[in-house]
Amino acid sequence: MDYRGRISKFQNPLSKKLFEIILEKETNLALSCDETKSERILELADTLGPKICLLKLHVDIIEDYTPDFPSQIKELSRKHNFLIFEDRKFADIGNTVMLQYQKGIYHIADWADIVNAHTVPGPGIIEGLREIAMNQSEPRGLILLAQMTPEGTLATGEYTRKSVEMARKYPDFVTGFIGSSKVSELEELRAIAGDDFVIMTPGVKLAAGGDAMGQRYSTPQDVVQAGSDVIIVGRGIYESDNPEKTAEEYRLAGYQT
Ligand code: S5P
Repeated sequence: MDYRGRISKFQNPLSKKLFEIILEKETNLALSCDETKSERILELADTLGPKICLLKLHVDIIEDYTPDFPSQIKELSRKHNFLIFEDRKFADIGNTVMLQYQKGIYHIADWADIVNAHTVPGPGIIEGLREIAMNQSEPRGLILLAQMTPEGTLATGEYTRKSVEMARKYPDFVTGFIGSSKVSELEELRAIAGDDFVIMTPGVKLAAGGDAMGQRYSTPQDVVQAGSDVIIVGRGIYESDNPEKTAEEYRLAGYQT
């Protein structure tokens, strides 16, 4: 937390921009909009736009994707002032991720303010993505998966520590990390990362618990108290009867902690 105090320390333009939005809109809520029809995604982005700092997408699950989709989302991000995070979870060698980031049918680098990557391949993955990012007209940020939320994840302990070490070499590009929704692990990550990085936490629901496939949920209050800067909420919002009302509950729970 302490968004205001930390802004001036960031070398990463995307971290600054994100914290400015959080302060201005008084929300640290990111919507994980894992819907599969573009109309529904655009509708949720428009309705919930005023309540979020970030919209997280999985563009490859959209069944009726057309090349117009990114510009429609971009327009909404300008209208409501939120950032776009493509949850691509890159995980390959530098040369391949460069192609995946820039080419194919999605051209992710053209429109996503933030993408994420696993650290399992080593620093080459950051270097590959960074090379593409630095040639964009707008600043781009990278979130590393230093931890993960599901039960049994291997991204713990030494893996987490080494991921943070890797990130420190690229302060102009690495915005921060995905942190675990397990409070003790998240506290560990915050202690290692210090104040220099943004920590975003998925696996957040108003009622803690899990799903049938190992996802672990903690409450907005618990993850923010453990050091998370951004709460990422998916099913908790878009599967609710009234996503607008529910998003407001998450916004208040996340920001007022
Ligand atoms: O460790 C992780 C990392 C991510 S980015 N655990 C996660 O759950 N995620 C993503 O967050 C996941 O891919 C999904 O898009 C979202 C969580 O969705 P929910 O419906 O469980 O809130």
